[in-house]
Amino acid sequence: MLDLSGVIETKKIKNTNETDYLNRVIETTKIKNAREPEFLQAVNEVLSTLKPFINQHPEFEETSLLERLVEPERVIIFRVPWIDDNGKVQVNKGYRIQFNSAIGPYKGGLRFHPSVNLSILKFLAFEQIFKNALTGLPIGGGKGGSDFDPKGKSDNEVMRFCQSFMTELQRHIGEDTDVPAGDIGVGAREIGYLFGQFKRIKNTYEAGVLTGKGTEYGGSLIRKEATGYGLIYFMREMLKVSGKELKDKTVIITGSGNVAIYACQKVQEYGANVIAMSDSNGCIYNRNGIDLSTIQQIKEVDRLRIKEYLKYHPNTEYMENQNGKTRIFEIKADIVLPCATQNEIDLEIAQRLVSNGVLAIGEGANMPTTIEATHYLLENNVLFAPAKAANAGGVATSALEMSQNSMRYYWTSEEVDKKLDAIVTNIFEACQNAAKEYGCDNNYVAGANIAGFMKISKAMMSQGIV
Ligand code: NDP
Ligand code: 2IT
Repeated sequence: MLDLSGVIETKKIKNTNETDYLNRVIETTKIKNAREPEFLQAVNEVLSTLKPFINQHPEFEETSLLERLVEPERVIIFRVPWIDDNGKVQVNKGYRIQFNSAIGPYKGGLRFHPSVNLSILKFLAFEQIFKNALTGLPIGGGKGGSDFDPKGKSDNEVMRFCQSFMTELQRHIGEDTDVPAGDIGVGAREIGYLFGQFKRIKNTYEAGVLTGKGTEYGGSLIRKEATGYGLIYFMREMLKVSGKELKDKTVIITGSGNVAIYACQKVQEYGANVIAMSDSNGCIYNRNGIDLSTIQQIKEVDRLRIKEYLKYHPNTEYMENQNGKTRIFEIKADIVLPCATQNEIDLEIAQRLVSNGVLAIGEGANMPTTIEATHYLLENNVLFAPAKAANAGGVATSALEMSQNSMRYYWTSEEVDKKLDAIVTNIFEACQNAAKEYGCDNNYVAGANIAGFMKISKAMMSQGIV
């Protein structure tokens, strides 16, 4: 049968009678990417906050700036065949979204998780454009990954997968082109295997092609800790403006991976009490505080379920997920740090958090809060640190890793941490100033989007129609 879907879609776009430029772009993006709900959510979230800025710049419409901004420069999808320990051939999908290179080489992590698809990676790459702009460092926006599930795989299987993935990816990346790093399911082990294969194929020691490397072969000190630490530095600044501090606050953290662990470490250093953490099966809860070294042993070394925590600390409560949903938000706390994955906090959870008297939310994960939930939290005066700004410390330190690789020199932990703190503090101030200037005081969501967009739009306008 003749496929008329393209014709029908074009017709629909022509019939969109929305006159306002911003809304028209949102509508056409919806039609053109109808099967990509996460991507549409991310676009909507950003564009809907830009009105006060866009209205002052008619040249954006004249040059179709927004239409160009929501279309990736390049999307690469490839086959990743590999052989498992039983000798069976497995096939996964591999992706790299090269979204925007206006201010630097594409930069963003790789996610290995069975849920990975085009919509999720496009949302992550789109968010990354603004996040990377906020860091003030020369990095564009990208993201990639695979529906490969590292859970339950042997080290050899993970290595064979990474080698096959890189065999294709290597032709699309480079220290001045596109620089991947880690994200969910991709940590030091995976980056090591990916780097080894890249170096083998290229026969060149191009250290800056990947970040999050081991510190023995080009990795930056503090990169592993940077996302979690940066989140807490941002929270510290946000609380300070309201005359509050982290000390003695109760905290719940979702996830128990890279971001969650180092957010926990830093917030404990500031004297807060982390009472609950989770993984994709359940959560642990102890009013007297969580012992982070046990979490690190279970997650970083043994790669086991968080439930194992009870073997070491039997007085802790374990709550298994119910109907596939975490129960961690039933726990009352001053500060909530979602550090697992997207859309963890929906409207119903936001309502529960508000009625439990939550003071502040800091998004360690990317887009962990739905748009409805974000609005509700802001309306109810919850201090809200948006992902783009609050978790930007990770990619900022990746950019510092690239700088060190270019210089062929290393900074000490103290030096990198100091730079990280200064970058995150600057980001907070940029969000605060943009929010103030465009009439949405204390709304750091709008502040982050406007501050990021100001920089990207300026760079894109300077470079002509590309
Ligand atoms: P990890 O793979 O190290 O940890 C992910 C954690 O989230 C695990 O505890 C995982 O549990 C849990 N989780 C719960 N539900 C899900 C789900 N549905 N899908 C995936 N994970 C789930 O990842 P990171 O800590 O690196 O990343 C966490 C979040 O932070 C992501 O949103 C990522 O995009 C974001 N981020 C990461 C940065 C980085 O530098 N790594 C930088 C900025 C943002 P389980 O072990 O059971 O799978
Ligand atoms: O979402 C993110 O910012 C990351 N996963 C880190 C990206 C990077 O290039 O360090």
